[in-house]
Amino acid sequence: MRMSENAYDRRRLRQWLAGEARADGVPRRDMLRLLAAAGGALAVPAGLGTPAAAATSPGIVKPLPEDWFTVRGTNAETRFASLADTGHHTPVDRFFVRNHTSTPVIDADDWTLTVHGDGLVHADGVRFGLDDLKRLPPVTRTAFVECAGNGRSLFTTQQGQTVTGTAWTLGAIGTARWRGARLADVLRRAGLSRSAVDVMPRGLDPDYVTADGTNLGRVRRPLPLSKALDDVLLAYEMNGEPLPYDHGHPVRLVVPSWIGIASIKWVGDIEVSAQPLYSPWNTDFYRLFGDAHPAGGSAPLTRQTVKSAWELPWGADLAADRAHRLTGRSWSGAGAVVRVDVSTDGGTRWHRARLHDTPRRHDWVRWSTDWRPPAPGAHHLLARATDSAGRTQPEVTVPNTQGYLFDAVVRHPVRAV
Ligand SMILES: Nc1nc2c(c(=O)[nH]1)N[C@H]1C(S)=C(S)[C@@H](COP(=O)(O)O)O[C@H]1N2
Ligand SMILES: [Mo]
Repeated sequence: MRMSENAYDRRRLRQWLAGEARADGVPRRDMLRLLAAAGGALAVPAGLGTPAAAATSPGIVKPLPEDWFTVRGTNAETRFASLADTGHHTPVDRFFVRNHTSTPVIDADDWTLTVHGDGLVHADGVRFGLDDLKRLPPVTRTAFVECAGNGRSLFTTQQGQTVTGTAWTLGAIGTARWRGARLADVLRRAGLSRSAVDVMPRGLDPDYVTADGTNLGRVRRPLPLSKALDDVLLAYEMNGEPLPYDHGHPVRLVVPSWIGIASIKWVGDIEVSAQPLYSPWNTDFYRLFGDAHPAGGSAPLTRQTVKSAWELPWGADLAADRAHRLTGRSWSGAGAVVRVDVSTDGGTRWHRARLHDTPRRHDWVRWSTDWRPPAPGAHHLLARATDSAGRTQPEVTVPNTQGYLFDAVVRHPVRAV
């Protein structure tokens, strides 16, 4: 999967050089940098472009009670401790929000989806209203949506590294039951041609302007046709309710197991292209940059990594003189989480946690363990998940400048009092 995405990206870059791929809104020097990194013969300046923190007001419609959320610029992170009294799915009112700009309030009756581009049999495009989508065979699927930068602050607090971007702890994830139409059905209805290679959904939220004033246009990111035809939904319901404003009302993409940016909210149009496509969200952002990575960055990121989180506040106080049932959740983008090991002595001894859900792909598992603090004072709780693909959480995550895909075992501090 990773290799084929690398190979695909190299081919896409060669095609761009030959004038056969489009990169509207991506500076030419960024394309040259990527090309150089992919093995092209061109020398280009290194170290261009890191994302800027959004500095506008939150622009989130739903209430953000302090018990449930930490507000970070235009985004709101779910407090993991607040999930302890919830079920398998994240309640909509506690689901994290990641907005590049602000939530647009869209009336479902006025909404249409235009599918267009030279990868269709009729390039002038086809329009779908919400009723049209609902007439297609509905699919219901549980899947997490997790930001590529989830856990980013741990690069700094646990590994001493400097990274750019929103300083999430572990709460930039939520799991919901999504219902909608298959993107594959919509694309086939629109008249997919055999020449189609990339699909680019675009949001109806305002243009994203970086802190240095560059307007990158509306949020959009190409998806290879193979994934688009596989398991992607155009979702109109979340946990049995119409999609809420902040999560993409009336329709969003849900791209199971891929980084959150793939799941474009408030989708208004989808370009189907016979040529490979680029946007800032698969060139400057959402690749791995830094010393341990190719000079111009890795291939565009696709699947999420493995992570675990305790449903406890950071630095929680726990009574020293009794046993506690501690809970948490683990997930992976590469397969079902089949095993979770925990350590309450800072990583010397490990034992298995009890799993409370059937392991499933695209989903998280809840787990628990019992612990009686051996003595008052500071302790660290560790959890390490392993998935059905054999991936497990390492001790250290290889850093990247933008702090994506943190997957190391987290040392969660608590205090026995
Ligand atoms: N149109 C649009 N889609 C978007 C975004 C956005 O800002 N605009 N943010 C993306 C990112 S980075 C993430 S992590 C997820 C977050 O989904 P949520 O806000 O429903 O939790 O939406 C993605 N889809
Ligand atoms: Mo994200």
